[in-house]
Order: sequence, then structure tokens, then C-alpha cells
Amino acid sequence: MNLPKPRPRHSALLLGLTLFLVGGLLPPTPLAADTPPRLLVTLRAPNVAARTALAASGYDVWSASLESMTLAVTPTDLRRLQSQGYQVEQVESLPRAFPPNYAGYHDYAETVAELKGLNAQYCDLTHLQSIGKSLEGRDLWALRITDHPDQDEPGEKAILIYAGTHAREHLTVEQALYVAHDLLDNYGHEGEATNLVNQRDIWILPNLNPDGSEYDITAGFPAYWRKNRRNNGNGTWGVDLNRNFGYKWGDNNGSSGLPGSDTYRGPQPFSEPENQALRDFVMAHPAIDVTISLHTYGELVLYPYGYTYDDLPPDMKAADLAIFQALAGAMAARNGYTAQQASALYITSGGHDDWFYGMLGIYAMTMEMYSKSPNPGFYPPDTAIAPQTKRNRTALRYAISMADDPAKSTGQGQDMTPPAVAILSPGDGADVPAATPLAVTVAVSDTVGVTTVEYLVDDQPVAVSTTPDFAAEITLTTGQHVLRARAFDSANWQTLSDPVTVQAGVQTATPTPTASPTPSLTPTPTATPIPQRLYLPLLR
Ligand code: LU0
Ligand code: ZN
Repeated sequence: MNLPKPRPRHSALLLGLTLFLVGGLLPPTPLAADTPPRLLVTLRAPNVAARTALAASGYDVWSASLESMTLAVTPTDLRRLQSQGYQVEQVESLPRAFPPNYAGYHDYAETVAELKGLNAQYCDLTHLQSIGKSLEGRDLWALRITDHPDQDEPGEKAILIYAGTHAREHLTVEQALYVAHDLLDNYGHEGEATNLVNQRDIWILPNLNPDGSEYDITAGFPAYWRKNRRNNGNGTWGVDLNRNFGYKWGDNNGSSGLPGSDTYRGPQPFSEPENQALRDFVMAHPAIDVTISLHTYGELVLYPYGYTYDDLPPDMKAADLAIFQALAGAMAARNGYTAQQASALYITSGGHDDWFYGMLGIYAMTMEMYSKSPNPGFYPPDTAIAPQTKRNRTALRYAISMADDPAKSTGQGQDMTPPAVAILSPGDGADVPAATPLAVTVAVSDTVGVTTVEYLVDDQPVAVSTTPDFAAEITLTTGQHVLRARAFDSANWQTLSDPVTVQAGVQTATPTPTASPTPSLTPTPTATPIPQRLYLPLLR
């Protein structure tokens, strides 16, 4: 890994002055060393100017909190930082290999195979397309999930959830695949997934930087690689895709002009094909009004701007700031992350979110996933994939549900009224047959229109209806059951009906098969109840 050359003298002086004023420290000037970092160092950095100065100096920043910053450094850099007055909170040796159980992660080929498999399995609900190619020629695949995946439905808003911008942040690829599975595998079985797929246009792009992620797992395994694989021509490689977008590119020490730096911004805005593809794709889909960029790590939900500390600069509307804060806060409430403005970590310029919001007005946010601390940092064992991706299920569903009208998050949306729903039949306390399809009907109303009704038996979803009458057939086992219906509207507001308790008995209406060739109009009554288990093999 290449470390940056020392900053030009005038800039170091400026930084020194800033730190002297803000934190009383000398400027963090890293050595221009060729040796790879071997230490993970957590420094006390309780003010954002100090964190920005550290990031701007080209150190490999692994994470930051409001109190500290964790950097991968060489032993020489560590001594230098200490002599500059930085208080070292923790030093660990950098692990040099993936944990042995890393096989559960998807490399590029496996990711593509997974997407193609989903596309084949759910051909009516998905459309798979490449939005362009990486520098080394790998396709950047995006899976569209919606009920009419080969057309743009007028008025249907879209969301883009994308991952893998930074090569070593492999958990984000898993999160993107998880979202696709969550929506598709539950479609038709569960109300919210069905409603979101029908009412939204959802794009999932699991790996924006496949060259980088492949390099990360093949060169040194893991190589701690962050950037893409641009040959910078001076013996250094890679541009940081999250510093290469064209909004305030290069401003405010939020990136590095040094090609060896981990935050190298590239020779000009949008110099990188991965970013050109992402920009062009989003511009070509004006229905996209929310983007979620998945990163690791820190357990944060970040909103613009990154380029300035100011939370309400002239290029941000006050209403939008309120929406960002509400969206990020609601997501964080669902996954236990912390919501904050991106620059509260450190200044970043040329980031995706700033351009998406600053140029297109998109509610662009970043989720920094598990973990909170450097251990396990970028390389959690694959046992973390299931719990940590599931953890974000409701937060990401919330983001999808808000995409039609993000002002709903602040209570200012066009439709703020949830539907009403009641079960009409069967009635409360009714005796109903068991083991045979039972018609359930509902009365629904909504200011805009109900779109989906989910039926629950004993709190478990058992049927979903999107037909105009929203009726369904359910099959009960013998005994007492509690039925409920949950209605959804296109804003994804949802209401659970009052419960209806029924007593499911033995089926009596089915004729007993007879050997007689003459059909009987009267079913032969069965003398003894047919045990429930006799029916079970017939039920799927
Ligand atoms: O690009 C980054 O530095 C991000 C944070 C920004 C989205 C504000 N952190 S990361 O590189 O550690 N994922
Ligand atoms: Zn990242």
C-alpha cells in the first residue's frame, strides 16, 4: 500500500494553524514511506477539524467517531503522530488474513450468479441489466425489482440501493443481495414486501467496484484495498470512487490530490468509468429520488453534506435538511445505528451523496454498516453476514417505503392517512370449518386507495391479496385462531384490523368418495370426525 507524499509546505502550515487553533496539535504529516501499514491505531480526536486534518493527510482511515479516529499506519507514522501530540488510545497489529470462515461472502462471479439466479427465478418481478463496465471491463450489474420490471410506470418513484464502492467493504455486497432476497422471497407471502415491490421501482446494484473487490481478495488476501484499480502511472494504483464525483470536487481538504493516497480524487471529476456509469444511470432514471450507498463500517446513517460542516449551507433547503434528519433518524431507530451529517465524521468532497443531492435533489444517504469498532472492521467473519444484514431489514424497507414522497418522514407528505380495515367475514366468535379453504372478506377504505391486504392467523402472515375486493382464502387447523387483516396503501401506510377469533372445527361439507357410479346429490355424512392428520399430506 502506498502512502502519500508529505503535503506541500503551505498546506501543512495551514493545517498546523487550524489544529493549533482547534486542538492545539501539530499537523499530522505522514511519512512518504513505501512500507505497508502494519498497525491499527486509534487516536483521540474529539474535534472534527482534527479528524478532517488526519483524513486529509492521506492516512488510511478505517473509522471515526465523535471522539476518535482509527488509522492503519506504519510504526514510523505512529511514532510521528505521537510526537505530534496525538493521544493514542489503542494499537493493534493489522490482521494479515481473512478469517478462516470467509467463504459465505460473494465474490464477483458469485454475485453475478446470484443476480442471474434471482432474475431467472423471479422473471416477472425483475429485470437485470449492466449499467456499464468497470475499468478492467467487468459489468456493473443492477437488478430492478418491481411488478412491471420492463417498463417505467408513470408516477412510480424509484430508489437505488448500491454497494461495494469501497473494495474492502465486502459486507455491503451481502447487504444488497439480502435486500433483493428479502423483497423477492417474501413477495406474495407477506404484505409489506408485496406492497413495496408493486408500488416502488427498486434498483439494487451490489458491486460498483468489482475490480477493487476482486483485487482485495486475490492480492494478499485481504489487501485492505479501498479504491478502484486505475493505474495512476507513477507506480500507484486506484482512485477513491467516493472522492471522484463532481460536486465540490477537491474542495476543503476533503480528498487527496496524491495518487498514492487512499482518498485520491483522480485527475478530474468523473474520471472513473464506474462513477460515469453510476452518474449516467441515475440521470437516465429521474424517478430515482432516494439513494442508499452502503459502506462499512461505523454503524452510522449519514446524510449530506460531506463537503462542509455547515448543516444548512446555501445549497441545501431547510425542508430537505429536516427530511434528511427525519429519514436518517428513522432508519437509525430501526437498526440501532447513529444518524448524523456526513461531515461530522470528517470532511469529504467529491462524494456520491453530495452530487446526488446538490445536482439532482436526490435524498442520498450512506449507511456505514457493522461494525462500530475496528474489530472486526472491514473483515467480519461470514457468521456476521446473516445477523448484520437482517439487522438492516426494516431500516431499508423504511427507506424504500419513503421513496414515493420523502416528505412523509417529516409528516409533510401528500398522503399521511393510513387506510382503515375490518374483517367482515367470518364474524367474531364464528365456528368455521378446518382443513378446507375458508373465504375471508374485508371492508377497506383509504383517502387514496388500498393496494394490498395481508391476512394473519395467530400473527403469522398466511395470505396476501391485491385483487380489487382484497378477499382471500385461508385454511385453518382445528382449534381456536385469531384472524387479522393488515391493509396497505400506496404510501405504504398500514393498519392492522381488530382481531376476529374463530373456532375451527372439523370439515363436514366434503362428500365422502363413493364406489357408486351414480353421483349422489347428498353428501354421505361421516360417522366419525376425520383426524386432521389424514388431510395433511394433501396440503402443500
Ligand atoms: O468515503 C468515506 O470516507 C466514507 C464516509 C463518507 C460516506 C462520509 N467512510 S468509509 O470510507 O470508511 N466507508
Ligand atoms: Zn466506504
